[in-house]
Amino acid sequence: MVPSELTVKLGDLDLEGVLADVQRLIDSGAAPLDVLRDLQEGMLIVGRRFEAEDYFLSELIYSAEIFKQATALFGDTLQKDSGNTVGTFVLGTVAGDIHDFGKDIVAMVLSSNGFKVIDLGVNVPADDFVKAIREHQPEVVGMSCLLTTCFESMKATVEAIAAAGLRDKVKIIVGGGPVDQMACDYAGADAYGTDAQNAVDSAKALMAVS
Ligand code: B1M
Repeated sequence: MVPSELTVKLGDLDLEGVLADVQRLIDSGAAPLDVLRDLQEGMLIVGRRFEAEDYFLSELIYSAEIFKQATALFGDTLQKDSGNTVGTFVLGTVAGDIHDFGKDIVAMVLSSNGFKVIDLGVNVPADDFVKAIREHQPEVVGMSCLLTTCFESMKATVEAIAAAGLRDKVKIIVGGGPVDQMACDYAGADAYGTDAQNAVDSAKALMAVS
């Protein structure tokens, strides 16, 4: 598939071009999730260039700044309250991982689909997930993980939830760039999500809510 102009501009770290395109798309009534998809693909290009050592950590940090400014242009369009509560969702980025953009988008889209989201933040120790389950009694627990080195954290968190006797009380969804069915099985989760809408659909399916 040919990347959109917006995707290419983010890949090229063209701050002004990205902001102008996002504003134009918002003004023309584009769906925020479609714009986000283009931005996410731009971040994938940045990631690939980083891996190829065409970009370095400073470029990775700059891409994060562009992404932050671009998504700020959405205002609260992704956060509108749907009015009815479908269920409670405890969400966090696992221990050792500080990537939060994907998690934040998942949180916003869950909220706008009726979930009460308890966001534990990033680099969340397994015990904090356990404490949050005891306190908030969620139907679903979600872990975001962008680093393959943190698959162990996902697994350790699921194990801590089981050791606390809470595994059969919650459904567990994992997600983030490198997370696939194999990672999901390795962690012992119930499902994995590839994007924010997918996380919502999986959560509803696991709760058997249509
Ligand atoms: Co990092 N980083 N990074 N980074 N970074 C990646 C993840 C990487 C793939 C880049 C690469 O090399 N290609 C690579 C990981 C490689 C691997 O594990 N195999 C990597 C690395 C190596 C690192 C460091 C180790 C670099 C270093 O220090 N040498 C370091 C680690 C720090 C740490 O966490 N301990 C690091 C640091 C950073 C920054 C701080 C500079 C910055 C993060 C800023 C921030 O989040 N506040 C950063 C960035 C920006 C990236 C890339 C370029 C972009 C990530 C992003 O924000 N994407 C990334 C490249 C890539 O993604 N391929 C990369 C946009 C976001 C909307 O998408 O997060 O995928 P994403 O979320 C999506 C879906 O994945 C899904 O829905 C979201 C919305 O659609 N999703 C879920 C996410 N969570 C979900 C949960 C669900 C369901 C769906 O259910 C619960």
